[in-house]
Amino acid sequence: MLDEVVITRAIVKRYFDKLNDHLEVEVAIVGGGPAGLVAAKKLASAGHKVALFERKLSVGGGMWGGGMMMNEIVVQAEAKRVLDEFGVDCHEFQPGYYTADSVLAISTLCSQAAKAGATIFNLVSMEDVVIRDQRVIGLVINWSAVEMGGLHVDPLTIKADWVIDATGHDSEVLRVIARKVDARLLTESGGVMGEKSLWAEAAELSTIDNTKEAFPGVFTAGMCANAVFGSYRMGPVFGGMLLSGEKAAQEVATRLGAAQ
Ligand code: 48F
Repeated sequence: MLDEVVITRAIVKRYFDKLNDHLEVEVAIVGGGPAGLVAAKKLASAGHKVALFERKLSVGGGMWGGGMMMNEIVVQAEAKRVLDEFGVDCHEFQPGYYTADSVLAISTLCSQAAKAGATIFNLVSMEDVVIRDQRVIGLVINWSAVEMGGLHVDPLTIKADWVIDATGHDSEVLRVIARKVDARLLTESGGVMGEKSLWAEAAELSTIDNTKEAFPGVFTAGMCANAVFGSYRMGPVFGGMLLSGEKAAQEVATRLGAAQ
């Protein structure tokens, strides 16, 4: 006989245990698109404590819709090994171009990140950062429903040794820092430089270069890297997102290692 209260208690207890266990983490990732999920999987696999916060009900960001709602993605040769490593089937279209079903790709990235030990909090939005001596040391979070409802409800905070801004075109973590913290970002202008129009080749290359610390304590990953450092958008070629997530993870892991 199923008891409804036991069902409710199980959810409440398990969720709050999980949240309580992630109030202090080594890495907080904001955004569960392809870049954030690859970074989460890599860092968790390396044994780091990782929480990923995603505003929406579903993780996946811009990958579900492929290009213009045609649910296929393209990756270039350099990034195929990341799909292979995650176990996503992909198919050569012509030399140097591979395609994968976008639903298979994003569901696999999500599954692999969670199985590696990254804890994913969907329906939670980052609305601000916690700052000490001009370094980010945590995130200010709230239920996305509060944000969407425009309700006046104070948020909660979590602490993180490192934050990865994987919020895509909007680069929300770094935008909030640029707006509210009295310090320059590590960009040429000192602010969020903004993305340029579409140039796939240049954008994919610069995404990797722009995956770096953009403010003390905060790394860029994915499209956010180009939006913050002022490079091109790339459209539905996703290799740069995967490689950027991988690079962000490697860089943050190196910093964590150096601090021990
Ligand atoms: O946009 P998104 O997929 O970022 P990405 O991993 O990949 C970019 C590509 O999808 C595509 C592209 C290249 O092919 O140009 O756009 O860089 O995923 C970003 C995720 O961040 C979430 C958002 O809902 C999305 O799922 N997000 C954005 N702001 C917040 C957030 C926030 N403040 N708090 C929590 N999640």
